[in-house]
Amino acid sequence: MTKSALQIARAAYQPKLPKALKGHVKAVAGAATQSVADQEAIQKLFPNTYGMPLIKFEESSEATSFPAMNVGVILSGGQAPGGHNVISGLFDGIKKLNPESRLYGFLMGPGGLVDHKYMELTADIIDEYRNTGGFDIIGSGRTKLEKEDQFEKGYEILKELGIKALVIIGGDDSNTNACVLAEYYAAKNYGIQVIGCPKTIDGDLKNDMIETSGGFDTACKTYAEVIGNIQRDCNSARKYWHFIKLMGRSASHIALECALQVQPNICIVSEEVEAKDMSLDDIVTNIAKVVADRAAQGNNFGTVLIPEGLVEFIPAMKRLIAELNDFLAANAEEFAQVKRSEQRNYIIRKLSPENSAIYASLPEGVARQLSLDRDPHGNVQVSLIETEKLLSEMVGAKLAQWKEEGKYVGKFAAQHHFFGYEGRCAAPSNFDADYCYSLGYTAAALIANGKTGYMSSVRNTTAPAEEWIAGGVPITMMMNMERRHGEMKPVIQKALVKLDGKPFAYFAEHRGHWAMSTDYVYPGPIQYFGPSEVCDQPTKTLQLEQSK
Ligand code: FBP
Repeated sequence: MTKSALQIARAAYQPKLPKALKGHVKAVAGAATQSVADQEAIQKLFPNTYGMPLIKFEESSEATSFPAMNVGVILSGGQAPGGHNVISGLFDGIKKLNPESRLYGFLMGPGGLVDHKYMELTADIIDEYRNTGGFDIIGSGRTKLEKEDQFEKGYEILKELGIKALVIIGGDDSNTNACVLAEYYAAKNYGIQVIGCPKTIDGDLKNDMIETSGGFDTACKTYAEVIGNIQRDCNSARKYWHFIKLMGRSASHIALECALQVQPNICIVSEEVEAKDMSLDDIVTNIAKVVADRAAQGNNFGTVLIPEGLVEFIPAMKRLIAELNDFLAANAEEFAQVKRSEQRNYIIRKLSPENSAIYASLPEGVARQLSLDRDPHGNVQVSLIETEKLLSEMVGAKLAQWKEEGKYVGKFAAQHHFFGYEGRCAAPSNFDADYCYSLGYTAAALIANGKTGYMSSVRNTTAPAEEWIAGGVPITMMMNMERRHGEMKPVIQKALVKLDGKPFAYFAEHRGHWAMSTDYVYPGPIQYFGPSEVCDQPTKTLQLEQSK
């Protein structure tokens, strides 16, 4: 394998660990927990893993000996920088507990467990992947673990390989899988522990105990670098409006973090759109107003950041998508028989009058994308919806109308971008390299302490890594009941952008100025070597959230 000079230098980087994990470790149990909502329903569904205490790891003076253990690991869901470091942290953690311990990776996501596709991850393989981006060490997938026969198939291979614990590295859906599996194996007394680790570039798997998800830092910094470059180009040529859609299937954390880093002219935050009950036309009008105001100052250029999940947050669109989800789940077979050219009319006939009217009013491409296959978790694949083009077309039309009415004088030319895949496999920043490695190391400590149904937690992350606090959080604590595929299911509650939180407040305070003043920031590429203030800064989101 040919390696770049950076890859070679980066392989030697030793990720930092919280002080408590460096020597002998003891687990201290805290208060019992309960789920964030729907306590009765969640407790009933998870009788064996509900209500467990929080765990904190502390330094210990006593050396404890641990028997060798075989551990399995799965990368699940979308790629996120730092996945390989979770695995190397886990590997180093179990080897430190007992050098005879072994790590097995299941291939291509949870499907590898069910289909018995695996490989042993030996030291030489692990060393090839330390501090690298991507999930290619074992691949990833989105198979949903929910059926008993899948759990049993998984158990067969775990038993055969003598695996005592399974670590699932993923976002909210994947960790929901981990929780369901932990409960099942506990109920059956199979003696197999299941531990989750939070990773998703979307940054929406977070709460009081999970401050951020692995990969968010690097992905946002990668997008911010490129947006900064675009802004510099935009400010040089002064002739284009750049409509930039950013990944993040549901929450707008990525768009907001990028906005905090680059100070664009406009950033839409889906959660605000929903809270203010805004329509598509309201959003378009707001953008067009900024375009017109800047044009009045002679500035026919600018940047607009658009979160990928926007359409699902426009209340009228949300109602439409909810009905479509249920309808398509219930009528999948019949819908599959309808000719492609007839599908739009078929849906228009079947929906309720309000939703039917909205669906009929959508541009052909967007309507089609809304009726495409759901992902295995029943979600609309919003990354396929070209919101950046939809908005710029509608802004263009509005400006043309204002021009006729004499309300707008200017030129409007748009460029479109979608940043998602560009950042998902970037080489992890120092923050993600350290954080993800610590999450994996913490998972090893949770396993050694006999825990199951826990998520690895590393807190106090704006302090130096030495002072980070490692521990475990019962996954049931993060769960609530939500409608999926037309049925109520227990799932980890997604963390959306809090409109009363500090990151959004900072943005709201400054956006008026950023809209008009062209006060762009150009963050430049992630730096791996150099002064700490350049290389080790956590995200602005974390800095603001943890500011006093
Ligand atoms: P996870 O939540 O599984 O980490 O995935 C996040 C994500 O990158 C979203 O931002 C995006 O909408 C989605 O995955 C795209 O997934 P895919 O490439 O599988 O279509």
